[in-house]
Amino acid sequence: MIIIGEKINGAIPVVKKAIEERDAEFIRERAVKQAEAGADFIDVCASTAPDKEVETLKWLIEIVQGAVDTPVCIDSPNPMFIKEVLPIINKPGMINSVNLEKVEGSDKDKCDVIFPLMKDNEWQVIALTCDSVNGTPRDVPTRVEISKKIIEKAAGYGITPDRIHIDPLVMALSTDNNSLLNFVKAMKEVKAIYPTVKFTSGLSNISFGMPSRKIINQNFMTLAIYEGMDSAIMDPLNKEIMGAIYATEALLGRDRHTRKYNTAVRKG
Ligand code: THG
Repeated sequence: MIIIGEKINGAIPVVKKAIEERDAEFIRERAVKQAEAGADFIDVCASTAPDKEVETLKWLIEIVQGAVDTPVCIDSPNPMFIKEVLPIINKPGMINSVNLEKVEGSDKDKCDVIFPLMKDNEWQVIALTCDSVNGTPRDVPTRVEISKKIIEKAAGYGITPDRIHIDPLVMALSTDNNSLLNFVKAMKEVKAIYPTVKFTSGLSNISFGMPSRKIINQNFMTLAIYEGMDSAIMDPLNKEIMGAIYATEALLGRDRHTRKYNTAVRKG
């Protein structure tokens, strides 16, 4: 499992405060703790007003890069902002995200802006199954169709499917009873065509509006990993969910002599 640590996000109130106060030490500590807990990427999301977003992202990224070797995952809805911050980043990471929606005031979509920047390097990308016609579809055929279009578009830039993490944006279970099942069906159909493409998800969307959300999040995760999910945007400091990942990987025969599981338990 590829773990994308979610804890540097201006939508989290304590992080918002640290951003406003330019508390570098607070951000630094969140980067170090997530890296130590096993994050493979550190998501960095400003969630500020657009006129401050580039400056905030650059500030956050400089701190993360100075604190850990773990690559960053740049999280912004605006591909022009991602393009602007990319030159300050010292190693290939992840771009979060592209989709087939048109960029405001242009006939280009987000992929048209981002994919040229991913030629001849090792950047990876999260691709949401959204477009200007369907919005965020919940049905399997539309999700599969959008995934295919994005993967084919990427191929035009020499970007191989293994560098793409498809994120179908799982619906809340309370509004869509088949939320997990539709995620899994779309994933299986796309992987049948492109076996090396990756699938990802945030873990907390599924339980929106439900009590004891963590139980739902954790069981969603276990089932999704079993069915082939490759990465997740999640809290690596949550020991229960990390324990569930180690246990699941061991149970699926991906942890020789259960060494990683044993080490993780010993470290606590
Ligand atoms: N898909 C993609 N990107 C995304 C999301 C997605 N980016 C934003 C969001 N969803 C994922 N990020 C967060 C960040 C923080 C929290 C939830 C989602 C959050 N964290 C609690 C905290 O840090 O205090 C702890 C949660 C816990 O303990 O499990 O609420 O879906 N592509």
